[in-house]
Amino acid sequence: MKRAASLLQYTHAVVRHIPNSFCEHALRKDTSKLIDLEKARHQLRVYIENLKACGVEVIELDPNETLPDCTFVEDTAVAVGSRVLLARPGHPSRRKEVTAIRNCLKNTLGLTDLHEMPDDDTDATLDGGDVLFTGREFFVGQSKRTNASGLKILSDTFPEFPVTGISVSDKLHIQDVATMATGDVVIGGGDATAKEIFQNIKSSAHFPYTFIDVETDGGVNVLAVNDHVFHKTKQEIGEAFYRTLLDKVKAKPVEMSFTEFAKADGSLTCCSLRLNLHYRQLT
Ligand code: CIR
Repeated sequence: MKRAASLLQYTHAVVRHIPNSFCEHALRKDTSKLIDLEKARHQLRVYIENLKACGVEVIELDPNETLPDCTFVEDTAVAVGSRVLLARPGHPSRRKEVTAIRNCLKNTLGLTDLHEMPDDDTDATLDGGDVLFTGREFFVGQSKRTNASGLKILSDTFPEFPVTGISVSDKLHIQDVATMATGDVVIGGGDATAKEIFQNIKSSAHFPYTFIDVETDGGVNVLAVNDHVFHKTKQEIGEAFYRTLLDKVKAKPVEMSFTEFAKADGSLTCCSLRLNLHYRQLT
């Protein structure tokens, strides 16, 4: 249990600022709502300050105008402690986002345990948002963005953890349906499809967790950071989810508004790549 919790503790996080092209060109299912760029930038600033307040050192990367979704850094890599697999995002428009992340991890953070998707399997795709890591095992969304070859490469990179593929149907990523709220609490739910996916996660888990089902139209994505849980406002996630979270999750709640990212199908986990550079000492 101690080991699992420590793997969800972070010393560092990489974030990337929002390009002007975000509003017009970010990938999104529903383009009817206008994104307010200034508001999005403010929301990201608050998020960064909250990470820092939880003791995380934040590395802030410049945006790239040719990569409208580049703020969603979670999709570019999977990190466990200081071992990182650089991903190959399923949507071709997002692949070049990985370059700046690789440079940052290598040159700014000096990481050496960096793994790449192999060149000889260029069909393999993996989005970090499809990876739900509990500290003890992985659940990997099998989605339009992440395929079986991507899952296999993840499994080869982190052989000490069980990996289970979960079909996520019409959802973008597995973390739209379930996220860790603390080291042993998985929170999930949403519409009927999301409930079914969450049920599959529950029935294939290799370890005992507390699963919390929530009723919401606003997405279940929360972010566990060093004994805190980041969550969105009551207006965004609905009264029932909000109450459940505050009543049942034993972590310090950190509330923030993330409306502008939701308009581009993003949420709290998406905007940072979290690492623990002391991982080796902790295990
Ligand atoms: C995309 O469709 O790729 C972006 N607009 C949203 C990515 C959200 N990422 C995440 O949940 N990890």
